[in-house]
Amino acid sequence: MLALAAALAGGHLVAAFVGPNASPYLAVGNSAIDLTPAWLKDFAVRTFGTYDKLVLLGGMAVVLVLVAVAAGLLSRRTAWPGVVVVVALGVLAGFAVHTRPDLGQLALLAPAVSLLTGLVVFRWLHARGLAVAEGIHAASRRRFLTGVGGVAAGAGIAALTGQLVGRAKDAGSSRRAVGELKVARKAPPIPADADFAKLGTPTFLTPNDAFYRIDTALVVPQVRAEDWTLRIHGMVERELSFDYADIRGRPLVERTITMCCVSNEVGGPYISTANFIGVDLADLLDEAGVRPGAQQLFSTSADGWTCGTPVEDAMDRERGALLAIGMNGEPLPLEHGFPARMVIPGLYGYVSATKWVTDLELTTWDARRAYWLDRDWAREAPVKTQSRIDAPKGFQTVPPGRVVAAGIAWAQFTGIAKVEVRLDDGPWQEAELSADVNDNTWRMWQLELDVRRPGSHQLTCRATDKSGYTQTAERAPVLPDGATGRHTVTFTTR
Ligand SMILES: Nc1nc2c(c(=O)[nH]1)N[C@H]1C(S)=C(S)[C@@H](COP(=O)(O)O)O[C@H]1N2
Ligand SMILES: [Mo]
Repeated sequence: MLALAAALAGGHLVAAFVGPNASPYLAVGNSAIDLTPAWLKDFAVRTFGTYDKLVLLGGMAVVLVLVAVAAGLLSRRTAWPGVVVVVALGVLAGFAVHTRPDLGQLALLAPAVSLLTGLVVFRWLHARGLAVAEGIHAASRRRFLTGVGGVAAGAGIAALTGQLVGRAKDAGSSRRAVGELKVARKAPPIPADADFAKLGTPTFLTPNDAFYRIDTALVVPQVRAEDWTLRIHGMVERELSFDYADIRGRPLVERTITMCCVSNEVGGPYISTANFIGVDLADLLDEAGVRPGAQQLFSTSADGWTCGTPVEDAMDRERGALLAIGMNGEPLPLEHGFPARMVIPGLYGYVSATKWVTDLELTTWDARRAYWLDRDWAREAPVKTQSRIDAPKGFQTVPPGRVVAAGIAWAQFTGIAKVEVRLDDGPWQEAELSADVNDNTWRMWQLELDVRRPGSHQLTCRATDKSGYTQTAERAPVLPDGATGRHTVTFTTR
């Protein structure tokens, strides 16, 4: 176990210099994420929500400890079972690093150092351990114990140093140096009656640190503004490249947009709203000159994640797709894509919202397949008209009489026209809607109910969008293009 810890620590330290994701533990974790079958990933997200990454890292730790203990027990007489395990794990880590899309050849140094450290430490400790078992010298026990202590301390120091060096090289200082973004066209102020937060709905704008976060990155990609470029190429008249100063120097617009995730179950939490600051994606694409026949805007992030968006949606000026560099008055937070990301109203995030975006390729659907497309998710995924009950909470107990129900509804790019609520088997009653901010954002609703009968009650809601479509009651799972069905909450009056 100690040899393995030393190996991981050594690799982690080297990774701080050649790329944090080259740390063997993280590289294997990231590869595991990419190789996980869709059903298992679904299950993980459903069960652990955004703690899924923590669960993965913890699970890997448990497996490693078990493997190490087994290897140690098998190595009581000779060292070779342990050596085989160290080499196998080292090769596995090397393979993981080699196949990560965001890591170069130099990154292989990290697993190489891990393998070497593991071998040397294991042979060394093993020899000392054998001496104890054979009881040749009385001093051998003490020598073994000092060896154990030394390795443990060394591993701890290496891991900690790796952590500190890695932190010092993060993009946080670059983000802090950006300063204030000058916005040429601000979003209209949000009216005070745009949410019913007092009744239990979210606030209209989601604070940055409460904005939902979904991505495949175990460690937040660290891209400094001064190192960032965005390349536009493929089926264009002229290839273009922009750096951060180019983008922030253009007239910046601010738009209030609600984003949501295709993995959001009916009633789920993966939806948030922000004032995004950036430039029209259509402007950049027009400058490059999109050639006829381009169907897909294929975007790639600094960590190798990819996303395919229909060109017509990215170019639609009415929809207002952004290359965003700011969020709620600040530069994008690191977790939300600093220095730049895409935000396209009305499409689920996995087909529109590439964070840490560095490359835009105009291409066809046949030529390129995006990350989630290869994992059974749909090619096109417009947001489905949906609504959610936030109050009363499921299984809450409230006094009988006046009960105020409240929640949210969304149909980005279409807009919400109506929300209706039904108590038990009663008639559908129209709820009061909050101020209409714009068609690309959520809308809150509230309704006062008279709940006389003590006992268990069921509340259901349904939204109708501005096209006249009422959300279906038919249940569909999140895979392949977003859940449908009506949110129902059971509560008790007593
Ligand atoms: N680079 C990168 N961008 C990404 C993703 C990702 O995994 N990697 N996930 C997408 C998905 S599925 C969603 S729902 C949104 C979430 O954006 P947020 O984390 O800022 O809320 O980002 C999108 N952009
Ligand atoms: Mo998502």
